[in-house]
Amino acid sequence: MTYRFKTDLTENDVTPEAVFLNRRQVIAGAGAAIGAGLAGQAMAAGNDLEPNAYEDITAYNNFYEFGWGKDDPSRYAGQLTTTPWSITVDGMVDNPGKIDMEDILASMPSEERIYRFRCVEAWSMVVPWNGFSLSELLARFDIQQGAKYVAFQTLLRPEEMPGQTAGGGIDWPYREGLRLDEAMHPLTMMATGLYGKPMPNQNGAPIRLVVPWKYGFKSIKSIVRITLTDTMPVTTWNTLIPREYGFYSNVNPEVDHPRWSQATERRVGSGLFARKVPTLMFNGYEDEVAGLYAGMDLVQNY
Ligand SMILES: Nc1nc2c(c(=O)[nH]1)N[C@H]1C(S)=C(S)[C@@H](COP(=O)(O)O)O[C@H]1N2
Ligand SMILES: [Mo]
Repeated sequence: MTYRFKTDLTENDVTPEAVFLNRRQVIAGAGAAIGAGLAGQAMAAGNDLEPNAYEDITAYNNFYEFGWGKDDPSRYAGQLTTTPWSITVDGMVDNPGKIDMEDILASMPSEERIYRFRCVEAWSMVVPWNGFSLSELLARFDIQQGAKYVAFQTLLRPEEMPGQTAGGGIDWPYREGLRLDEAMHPLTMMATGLYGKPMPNQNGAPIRLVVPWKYGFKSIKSIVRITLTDTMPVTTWNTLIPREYGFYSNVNPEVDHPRWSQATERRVGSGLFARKVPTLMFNGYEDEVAGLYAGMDLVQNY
């Protein structure tokens, strides 16, 4: 295996999430790395839904199981074995069990959904995902009355995921969670592909979550377990730095990250097309999801 773990990150590799993991005190440098790409570029008026190129979506990734650099997942995730694959669904369901990936692909609808995708690090893309609503999968397991949350886990396989051996402060496997009503919302999807092709390994093959109104780290990749529970699940980034990465982490241009502004984002694109656009409340899905948070303090519950 030719994997090499970066010990000396260049400015291009350093991301705000990785900076923390690497225990580096280069916060100002990370801000500069984001800012540098924006210099001299005019703020685009709109926040359109023109999909990013396949090459952008599959070459600029966060998947810390394969390293901290944006190009590490596309280099190293190819070694992940994704067949056979199954998801265990357990906890507060009447009908717990394991569902094979072939069964999922054969029995669930395959819809194309073009969603904005906004990382907490203030970059974004537009991705044409393929998949189906998580609610349709969960319905097969008969959710019990008292369930309030859904917990997700990524595969734990250090032999193929070298970042899990390196540690980096994360208590593997990667974990995420949603409130049950967020999980059942029709926008919340399980994605099995993009651009009509099977999910590339670096994007979370063979199946991942996509929650388009939340920061990207909530959209957990390569899922092997889904657990219905009545207590708020422990999640990876919230555990690491609770004051920077909330459990809810809804995209909100008015609530800055403690170390940088969330008012704008850099739309990832090759060269000339990289541009800065305003960040939209709930990432542009306010009409659909604001009702989920009626009466909640969105700052305190960031
Ligand atoms: N298992 C796992 N899921 C993960 C991550 C990760 O490191 N491991 N990174 C998250 C973060 S921080 C982001 S921004 C998105 C990136 O998804 P993409 O590479 O498809 O754009 O995946 C999220 N899901
Ligand atoms: Mo992210």
